[in-house]
Amino acid sequence: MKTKRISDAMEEALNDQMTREAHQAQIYLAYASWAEVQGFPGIAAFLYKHMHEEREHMFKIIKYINGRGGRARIEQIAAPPADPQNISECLHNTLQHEIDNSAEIDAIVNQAHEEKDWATFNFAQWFVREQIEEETLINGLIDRFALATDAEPNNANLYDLDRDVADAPQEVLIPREEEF
Ligand code: OFO
Repeated sequence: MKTKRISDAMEEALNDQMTREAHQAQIYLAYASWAEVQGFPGIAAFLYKHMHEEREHMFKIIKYINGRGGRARIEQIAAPPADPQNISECLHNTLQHEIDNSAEIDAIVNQAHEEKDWATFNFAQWFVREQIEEETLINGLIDRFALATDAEPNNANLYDLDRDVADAPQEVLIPREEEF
């Protein structure tokens, strides 16, 4: 693109976010590998899949910067944090990383608003929505983890009950409708 359609400041902010997305991917990758070694293939599979999503976010931003006449800067990615101590910490840390990332996305939205850069404002909305989805997803896993652990008596039963209710029908035959 010969004509640059984003400000230098926005180009820098987007580049920083692009590198943060790569860092998010590293975190998911590190946690996934940790979970796999700990003997939790289900959680590992979820985290590995999410690592790919973060890479896609990174790629989306690269394409946007370049498509608007800027230049994506591929830089060093910071190392992921140390291994979590247990699954609870793994999930809570993951949620916190997502919340921190949401704040960074919000900052880009604010900047786009201030600059009246409506194209970037519009582009960033996809990420705002994505962050809502991701926070909800991880929060849901934390809730299920709480049900499945034996922190309280009978929690394992509650976990089964909850899973059954998820597939429970919304309608039921009342006695008069039953066929004999
Ligand atoms: Fe889960 O963070 Fe990307 O945007």
